[in-house]
Amino acid sequence: MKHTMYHIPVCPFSQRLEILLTLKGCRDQVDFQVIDITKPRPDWLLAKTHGTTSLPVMELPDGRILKESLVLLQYLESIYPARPVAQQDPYKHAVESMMARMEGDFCNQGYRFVMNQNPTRQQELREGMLAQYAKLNDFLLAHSPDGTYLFDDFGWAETIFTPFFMRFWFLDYYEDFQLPDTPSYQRVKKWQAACLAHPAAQQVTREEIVKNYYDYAKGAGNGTLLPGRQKSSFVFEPHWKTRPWPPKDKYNTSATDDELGLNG
Ligand SMILES: N[C@@H](CCC(=O)N[C@@H](CS)C(=O)NCC(=O)O)C(=O)O
Repeated sequence: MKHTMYHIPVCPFSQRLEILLTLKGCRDQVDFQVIDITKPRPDWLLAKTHGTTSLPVMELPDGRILKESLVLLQYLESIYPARPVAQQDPYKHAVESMMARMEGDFCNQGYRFVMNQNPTRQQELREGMLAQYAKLNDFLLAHSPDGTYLFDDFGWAETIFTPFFMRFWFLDYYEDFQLPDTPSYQRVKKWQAACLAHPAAQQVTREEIVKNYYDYAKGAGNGTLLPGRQKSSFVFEPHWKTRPWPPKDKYNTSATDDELGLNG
């Protein structure tokens, strides 16, 4: 019997697990079951999670349940030890764990920025996002000044951050946010570029992110419906590939279901 992962296909937290399993060469060992975020969670799933709706959730072959992507990463690392992704040296693992502790503030700032609907807050949010990248830059300069990754190869910290570098394509598209070409961001830019290009991290594309996250850019998260809309940008049908690119100007335009290609 396999482990089962209940997940939302475009969810960054689930992508962490897919990256880890791919790096370990055991992506096929876990059965990924897709859940539609735009629909209420089915009762059978709520029974397993004791009522919580957040995904990913993993079911062990004997029915026990684990949640939280960082916990699941550690669990998968332990049960598939053959190709370790985390550093084995205690000091090095502590260093990558310190970097991992920076993920929460980094993710939250990006989501606050994309969901903001008030143009007068744009500058402050942009600066807050830059400050987060500057912290990562400083950390890399302290622990890996001349490298590409934190250590020799794409590893634990890269597995945790890369899904968010990908989600933040929505900041480039909807907020015209890019890292400036100044020394303060040079090291993190090099890291980010290598993370984005890594073959184990290609589960999603920029197009998929930009189209699916349109509703976030309009202030509605987690598959909730915006006023005047019947369909979420996270619906499975019509497939995102068949839909047009959404309008970039989130502050002055509210696209309809038709304009987003959600009616097929
Ligand atoms: N801290 C959790 C966060 C998971 C999370 O926020 N998942 C989102 C999808 S990207 C979700 O399930 N949202 C819907 C909900 O909470 O009902 C983790 O690391 O696993």
